[in-house]
Amino acid sequence: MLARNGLRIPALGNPSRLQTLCRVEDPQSLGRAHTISGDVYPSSLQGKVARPFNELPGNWRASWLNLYRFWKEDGFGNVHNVQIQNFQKFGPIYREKLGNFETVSIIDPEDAATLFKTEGKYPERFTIPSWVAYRDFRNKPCGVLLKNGESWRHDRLTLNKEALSPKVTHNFVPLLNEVGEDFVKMVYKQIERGQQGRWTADLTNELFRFALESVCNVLYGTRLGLLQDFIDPDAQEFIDAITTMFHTTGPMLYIPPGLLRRVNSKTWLDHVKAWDFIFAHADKFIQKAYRDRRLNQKSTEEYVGILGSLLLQDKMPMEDIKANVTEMMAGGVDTTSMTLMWTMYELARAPALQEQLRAEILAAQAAAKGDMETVLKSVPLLKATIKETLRLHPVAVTVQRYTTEEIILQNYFIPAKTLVQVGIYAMGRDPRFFTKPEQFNPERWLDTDSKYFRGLSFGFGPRQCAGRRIAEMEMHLFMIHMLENFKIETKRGVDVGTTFDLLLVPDKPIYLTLRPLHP
Ligand code: 2DC
Repeated sequence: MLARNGLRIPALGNPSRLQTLCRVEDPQSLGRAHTISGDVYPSSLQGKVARPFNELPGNWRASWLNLYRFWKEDGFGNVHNVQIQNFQKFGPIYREKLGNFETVSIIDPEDAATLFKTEGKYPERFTIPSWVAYRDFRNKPCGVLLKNGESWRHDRLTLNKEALSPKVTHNFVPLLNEVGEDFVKMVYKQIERGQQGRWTADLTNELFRFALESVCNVLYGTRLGLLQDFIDPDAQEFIDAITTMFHTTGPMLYIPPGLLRRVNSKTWLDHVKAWDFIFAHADKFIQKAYRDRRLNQKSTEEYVGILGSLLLQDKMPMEDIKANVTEMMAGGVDTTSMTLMWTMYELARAPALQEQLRAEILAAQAAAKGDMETVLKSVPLLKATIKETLRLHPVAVTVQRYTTEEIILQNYFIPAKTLVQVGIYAMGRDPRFFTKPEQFNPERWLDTDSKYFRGLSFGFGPRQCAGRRIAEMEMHLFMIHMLENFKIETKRGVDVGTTFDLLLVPDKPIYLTLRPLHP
């Protein structure tokens, strides 16, 4: 059978379920994604002269050879650099076919604008095949991440009201703030233990726990205590399962998971095991939070977290609530922790910027008299710092959309239902779109340089990251507390590169030294 993205996924359980939950309703239209541009252009394009789809540059004719080359040259861990090379070789647009995976890649913000402005009411991105395959295999429901069409839109609008709307996001401030404060306390404890007046470590695991603690407090309104001395082994296993899940997704991006499943490949088995744990653990949490809520139903005034609000609203069936909350819990660990790691890495190499940020935070704190909601409104440079981190170190190498109609990109006709990827990693490092892109310079987001379709790290429009506000707030509050308390340092001369592990992550451990500002 054919998956939405045109990948062939053989014999995956009940096909009707697949279509209703995770696939487009019109399987007949699938083939059209890869056909030559149609003869009938939409009226907006009537009379326009552009070159046909088949003239697009790129190695899109020899798909299996490409996949072999890609594998031989270790393209899997290097997707982001291969993409930069391809843009250098072919120009600002190219067409590519890796195995069954066929896409058009673009880099120019103007093209991104054209793509997103025509994304329509039901925008669709590339669906990670193994994530859908797992849900189908285990008969698990999809949340907004993997849904499309009306069912996606309904869930997404309900979720927006609980996770993105400014009417509710202020509720996250105290919840995220206390986790940030606890992280600082944990660092002080480590410093005391080491008896050297500072703490040097690879903070990956601490940041994972911080991120899970944060997202759970927002989702469930309860603390796990992951920044305490005793770490719940279940929570640690949950974190490890997410890492495994991401790690095993990459190799299955271009190799249909149904194939791996039939040969019982280790990648597929590990993938299933990881998702099993993620779902089981999330379920335990949801059950517990549900029970707790029923037990301590206090005033209706009190904010009860996203899960509680969704339950109160009664606009989504329990199964869908669970699916969406599980996705947010799993999506909220590696993403923010890695971005914070990169932020501290960049700041460690920019002591003057650290001082500037401290001054900004100090002034904001003084003016707001400690009210964190107000503080967050007056730290533009800090917010620009996170944006700048995501320019050089985006979590997602590309943002993709299926075209909804025929469009023109770089003077080529691109047919409807083509998968187009905006290479945001490549864009962020291109001097045509960012002056001196190699420099970590948050001020660029505050000055007169064009920002037009350049800040795409959370995606765009109604399909953008659903966890965006949680992530931003979590990272802003974390950095406020860290900068108020510690000098962030790193060994000079150690350059850390990027590797693709579905997410873009550091290619070696980052050792940071935290030194108290007021010893
Ligand atoms: C991976 O070529 C590379 O936010 C592919 O929190 C294209 C692609 C498609 C979708 C992207 C994915 C890439 C990277 C990881 C993303 C994902 C969409 C959502 C997901 C960016 C760029 C992520 C990390 C979610 C994951 C939630 C999940 C664990 C339940």
